[in-house]
Amino acid sequence: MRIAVLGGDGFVGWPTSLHLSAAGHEVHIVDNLSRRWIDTELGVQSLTPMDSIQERCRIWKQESGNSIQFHLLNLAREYERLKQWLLDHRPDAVIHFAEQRAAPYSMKTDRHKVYTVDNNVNATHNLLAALVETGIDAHLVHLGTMGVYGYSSVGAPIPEGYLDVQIDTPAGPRDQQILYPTRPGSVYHMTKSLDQILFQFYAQNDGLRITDLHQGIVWGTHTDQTRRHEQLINRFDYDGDYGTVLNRFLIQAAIGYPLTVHGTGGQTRAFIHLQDSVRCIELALGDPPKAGERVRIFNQMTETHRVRDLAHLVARMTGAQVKPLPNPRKEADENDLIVRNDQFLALGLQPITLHEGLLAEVVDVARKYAHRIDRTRVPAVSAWTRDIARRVDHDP
Ligand code: USQ
Repeated sequence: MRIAVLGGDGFVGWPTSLHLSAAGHEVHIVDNLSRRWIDTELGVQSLTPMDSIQERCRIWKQESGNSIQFHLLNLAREYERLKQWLLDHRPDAVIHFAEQRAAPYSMKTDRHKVYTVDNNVNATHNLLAALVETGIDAHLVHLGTMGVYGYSSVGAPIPEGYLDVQIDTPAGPRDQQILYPTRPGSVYHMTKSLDQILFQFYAQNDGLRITDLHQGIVWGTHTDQTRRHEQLINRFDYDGDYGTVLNRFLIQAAIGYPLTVHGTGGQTRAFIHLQDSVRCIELALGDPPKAGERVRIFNQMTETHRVRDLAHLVARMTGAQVKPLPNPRKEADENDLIVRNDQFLALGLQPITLHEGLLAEVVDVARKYAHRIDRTRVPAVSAWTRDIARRVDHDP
């Protein structure tokens, strides 16, 4: 297949591009390099040294013999160029990662909220409108998030996107399937909830073939391909805005920084290893919905864990200390989470679950590059509300 990977320079986009290229697909990365600009804005850098995207593609060609082409394009801003790009390249599939993906970044200031909504919603809508206008019948695979469901404890498993409900009508009860009601916990998660409505409309109105992957928190850093050469290494975020919880605990352990548990650490979240994430994307690509079918939604996660349990696991393994902190986020202190992921299991996914060998591998990566860590950028300082900001400031 000819595959366009929008956002292919990012944390999941890059290893996905390599994985699909290794599997024999013709891969085109389309990216505006905004993630690298945000690093500059925040004054942080990936733990791992990252080469330019052009250099990464050159090394991949040298190592594998396969080409990945890079195209600099801003999906949210350059609608006419996007249309022309689609007409020139006519992809069979488009994978859409091209969105601002950090919840804390999206909550930093009003400017960051506006940027996140503007960028994410425009990027998605431009893509959908351009596919319809150009008549290109590509399977669109979008990287969504488990966070659209919210984390209230309902005591029942979260289904894959749709909920069966019964509505009372004068003619008696009627069964219906509706999109699972969204309850986003940040402006970032809200944009992914809005994406769902855009997808629903374009699938129903124009017959676009769309798969939405509701992904959990990714951990790990390597895949089979990123291991092949030092310069193919993936990015690794550890800072308070972009670092995700388990990866943060692992680098904190590596540099002797007390593990930053927010609040009681009773938050339960869904997790997936990076290697499984790229595998799931490949599985979803191989099983497209038909035109006229509703949006296919997968829960892309393999296990659930409570934040404090992860902290204690990492502490036992490494001798790190655990430090509960005032929570900068507005979220439930404690929640349970049961998630269905039957569809990927049925497609043959054999989940990699959290085990000490893999955790140790990440700690080794962190130790190797520890000299690149700026300890002052470890704390999460983005507060969800003004009241929380005042509280967090007074209770360091
Ligand atoms: N947390 C800590 N200590 C930390 C960092 C986080 O206790 O140092 C807690 C947070 O308060 C939260 C949980 O860990 O309760 C998860 O935080 P996170 O930063 O790992 O994950 P989140 O903000 O939800 O976002 C990440 C990705 C996002 C993806 C999402 C999947 O950045 O792109 O969509 O995970 S999910 O969480 O399933 O919605």
